[in-house]
Amino acid sequence: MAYTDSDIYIDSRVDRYPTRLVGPSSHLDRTDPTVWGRIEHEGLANFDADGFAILDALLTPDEVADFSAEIDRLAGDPALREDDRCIVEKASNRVRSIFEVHRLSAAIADLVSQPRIVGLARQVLGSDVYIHQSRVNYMPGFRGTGFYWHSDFETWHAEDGLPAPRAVSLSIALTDNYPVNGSLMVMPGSHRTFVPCAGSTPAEHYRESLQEQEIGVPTRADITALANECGITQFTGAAGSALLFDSNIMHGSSNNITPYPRSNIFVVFNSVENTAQEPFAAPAPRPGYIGSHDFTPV
Ligand code: 6CS
Ligand code: FE
Repeated sequence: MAYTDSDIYIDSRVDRYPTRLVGPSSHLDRTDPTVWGRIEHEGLANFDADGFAILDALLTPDEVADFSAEIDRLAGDPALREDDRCIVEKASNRVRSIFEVHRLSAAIADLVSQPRIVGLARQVLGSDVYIHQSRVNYMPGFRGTGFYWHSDFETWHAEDGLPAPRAVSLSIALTDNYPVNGSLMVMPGSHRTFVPCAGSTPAEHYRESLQEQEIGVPTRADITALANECGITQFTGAAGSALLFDSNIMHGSSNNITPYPRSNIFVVFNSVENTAQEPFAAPAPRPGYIGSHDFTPV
């Protein structure tokens, strides 16, 4: 159902999360559950209410060392540097993210398919899951740039065609996360509110948005209202700890001017009952290395 600017495009699907609208719109209550399965892991006890959970020591120190070496290898691979999956910083040209790392690295593929990892997503989503996106994020010291406030689901719905927020992200820290080095901030409970965003999605929007997102971000008034309602907390923890979070939670990060770099392995699990359709608000689906077109369960 791809369209060009000259086509008249009629989408007959029911869209419970309309976004990329002509103008401002009021916040919507989420009509879908957050937890679709049965939570057994005690670390996930507050996931439903908070929309996130911090898991200490998900990786052992030895695993942290091995995966740190693995992501250094990926960032230093000259062939990958020329690959579309490698996103560089706008200003410095340093590697910012590498996508589809579960296909680029056998070690990462093995890690994310282990029951202790994928089992977290299965408990929350109540079904088999597949990998919608995976990436490594590198935030260097001194001039690492953050991500402005956003809901991931807003983009995955608009641009990748995920019908419902039935996906979770797991960010596994490979460096220590301090309050000062650009660690992720989240608004607890904000996953229950969908914030429609204004502005239509240009073709190939991902070429800009992965460096700096400007469309599909909430207004300052939206952010202020949500922050006043939910508050803001930060994911801090030692290397090897992890943050599991709902696809619709409002989150963002500041720049990192400290000497302490920050990097993580990031994997998005989506329910096999929520597979990507045509985008809800974009001219064409994004490439499979950003939003998977392969729904094979993990
Ligand atoms: O594009 C994505 O899939 C993710 N990256 C950004 C910068 N925003 C939306 C989502 O978190
Ligand atoms: Fe995000």
